Amino acid sequence: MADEINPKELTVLVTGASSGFGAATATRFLNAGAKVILAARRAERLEQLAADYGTQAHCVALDVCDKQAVEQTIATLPAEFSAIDLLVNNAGLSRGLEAAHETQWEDWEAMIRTNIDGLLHCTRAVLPVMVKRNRGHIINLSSIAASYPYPGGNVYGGTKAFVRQFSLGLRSDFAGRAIRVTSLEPGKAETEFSLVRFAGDEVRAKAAYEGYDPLTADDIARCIFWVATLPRHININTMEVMPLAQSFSDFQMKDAPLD
Ligand code: NDP
Ligand code: 8X3
Repeated sequence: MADEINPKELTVLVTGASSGFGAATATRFLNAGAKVILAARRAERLEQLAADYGTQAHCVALDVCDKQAVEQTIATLPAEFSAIDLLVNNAGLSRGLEAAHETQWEDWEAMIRTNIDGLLHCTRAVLPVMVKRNRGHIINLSSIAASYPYPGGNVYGGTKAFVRQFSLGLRSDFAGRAIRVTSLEPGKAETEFSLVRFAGDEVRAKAAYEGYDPLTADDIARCIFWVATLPRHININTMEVMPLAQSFSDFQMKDAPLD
C-alpha cells in the first residue's frame, strides 16, 4: 500500500497567508513540520503567525498582482525554501455583490487582477522548478461560485470558473509528469472574505454568516492538508465543499415587464 506523504518532507508556498484559509493552511502545515513560505501584502501579520516557528517559516511581503515582484520573490528564495513542493494559490478576493450594470469597474478589475492574473503569476513562477524536479502539487482556490451562479456573483464567479478550468488544463499539460493539480471549490466559509467583499462594512459581513454554521478557515485547511498528503499516485482533480447548511436554490422565475 502506498504511503501518505510526510509533511515534514514538504516545502509549501501559501499565498494569502495573512488571513482566513491561507493563515489556517500555513499553520496546519507548520504544526505538521513542513517548511512554509507565507506570502501576502500584510507582512506584519505573517511575521506574527510565523513567530513561533523559527527557521521553519519564511515570510514574504508580496502583492500577487505584481508579476515582477512574484518572479523576483520566487527567484531569490533562500536555498532551503527554493524547491517548492506545494503551491497553495489561495490569495484572492471578491469585491461587491451588485448586479453587473451597477458594479464599480474597479471592483471587477481588482478581482480579475488578483484571482486570475495573480494566480497565473505565482503558478508560472514555480512551474519551472517543479517540472525540472518532476515533483510538485498546485492547489488552486476556486469556489462553488465557479459552477453555480448567484445574483451579484458575476465577475467573481467568472474568475473562479477560470481557476477551475485552468486547473484542469494544467492537469492535461502535465500528463505523464509527477505534478499534481487540484481545484478546491469551497462554499460559504467565515473569514475576512465578506468584510473585503462589502468594503469593510462589518454589519453586512457578519450578516452573511448569521443563522447557520458556515465552514471555518480550518475546515478548508484540513481539506488542503488531506489532498496534499495523499499518496503521490492520487490526484484529486476538483473538490467541492459546502457547509451542511448550504444547498442549491431553484432557478429564478420572475416576470420581466417587456414594454
Ligand atoms: P480572506 O479575505 O480571509 O483572505 C484572503 C487572503 O488573500 C488574505 O491573506 C489577503 O492578504 C490575500 N490577498 C488578497 N489580495 C492579495 C494580493 N494582491 N496579493 C497577495 N495576497 C492577497 O479570505 P478567504 O481566506 O476566505 O479567501 C481565500 C481564497 O478562498 C480566496 O481566493 C477566495 O476567493 C476563496 N474562497 C473563499 C470562500 C469563502 O467563503 N470565504 C469560499 C470559496 C473560495 P493581504 O490582504 O494581506 O494581501
Ligand atoms: C465564496 C463562496 O458562496 O460567497 O467563493 O461565492 S460564495
